[in-house]
Amino acid sequence: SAISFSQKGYVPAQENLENRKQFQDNKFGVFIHWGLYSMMADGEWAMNVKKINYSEYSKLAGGFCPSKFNAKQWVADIKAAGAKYICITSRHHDGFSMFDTKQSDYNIMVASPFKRDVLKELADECHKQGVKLHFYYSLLDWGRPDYNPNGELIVKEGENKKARWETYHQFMLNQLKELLTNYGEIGAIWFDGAWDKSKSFDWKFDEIYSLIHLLQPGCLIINNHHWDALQGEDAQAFERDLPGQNTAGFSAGANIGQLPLETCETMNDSWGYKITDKNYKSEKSLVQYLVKAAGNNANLLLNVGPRPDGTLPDTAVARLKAMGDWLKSYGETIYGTRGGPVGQRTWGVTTTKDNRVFVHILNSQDKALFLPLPGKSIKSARVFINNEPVKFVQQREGVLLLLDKTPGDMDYVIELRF
Ligand code: H79
Repeated sequence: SAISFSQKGYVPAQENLENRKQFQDNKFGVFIHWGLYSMMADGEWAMNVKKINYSEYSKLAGGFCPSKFNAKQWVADIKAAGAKYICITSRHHDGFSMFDTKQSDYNIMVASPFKRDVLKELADECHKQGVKLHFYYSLLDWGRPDYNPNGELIVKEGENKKARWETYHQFMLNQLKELLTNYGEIGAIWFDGAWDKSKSFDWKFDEIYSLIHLLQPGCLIINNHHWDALQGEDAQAFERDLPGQNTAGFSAGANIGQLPLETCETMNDSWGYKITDKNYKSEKSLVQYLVKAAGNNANLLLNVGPRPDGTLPDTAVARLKAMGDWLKSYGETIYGTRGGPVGQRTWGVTTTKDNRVFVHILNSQDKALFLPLPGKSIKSARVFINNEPVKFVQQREGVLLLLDKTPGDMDYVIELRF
């Protein structure tokens, strides 16, 4: 049925505003890309890259039996990483639904021998263990003819001249209704794939967003479309770049807006499980990326790609554990903070909480460090981890820190009080 209200002049509900704040306070989430593509062990784009037609690819479903899947273990490992939320692929571009949907038989309950709703198991476990759950939802679909009614199907199989966009749009609305009705409280819906069509294409986001906010007013809408935020969205996504940077080539059309920010990044080079990809980022580089995200006022959504048997790769688990260990000591300087007051520098970043500023020195050869903080006078400066006082010289334009050693740590944190 038609949605009766509009997102124009969208005023977020009180619980939405509270969730935005909590989302920002949480700072760190784990992204999970898991689907039929995991079985091919060559990344989530395998169907497209290898030009496998839909009817061939869909046969994978018949072999999908991740017998070692254990939601409790996943959530425990992710909690141990210090992550506060999980964002999992409910349906990626290949179109296979990893949940119990009545909108298509191409789903884990009907088309696979596994016949377990992994999203439900994960949702129950998240709610039990106090971890927020976000659903990734692909707007782009490589299989459905009604996604691309004018021909130009990426996978030509199944082209249907009668297919109409409206049926695809309704299919999405129906699936989103299921996701927001059958899985308890959902922290966010995370859209992806809008970039597949030109910016002038009418996705009718107004109706999609209205439905979400009607069903769960607190649910954040995040859309990884790589443009400026649209009406009705509650946070802004950046892919493989900190807000304001564009090294990956996705963010050319996106200015930093007023909403909470989140950057997503892979732990190795792949989102979906890729067996040959051993190029895992080091513990240091992952921790530093989290710190830089926080310093840029953004969350980090860090990806792991589970194996087809349902387990997380050993290296991924080890990295998560290492990040959790670091956060046990330094979480105070990350969770609940906001970026700044000093913007990103070559040496590192700053984060703020109440009357404290945390100076995160990630890369410096110098014992002296000048912080431009005009008009601010500081009361004390200490090494965060051991409370040892740090000498400082208050100047009109800022403060000069005089360290007793050259910082060589993963993150040498100085705590300033005002
Ligand atoms: O879900 C993940 C990706 O599948 C999806 N978004 C994240 C979160 C995505 N982001 N960007 N893109 C997809 C565009 C795709 C780019 C590439 Fe490729 C896919 C580069 C390598 C694989 C397509 C295939 C372009 C080159 C080869």
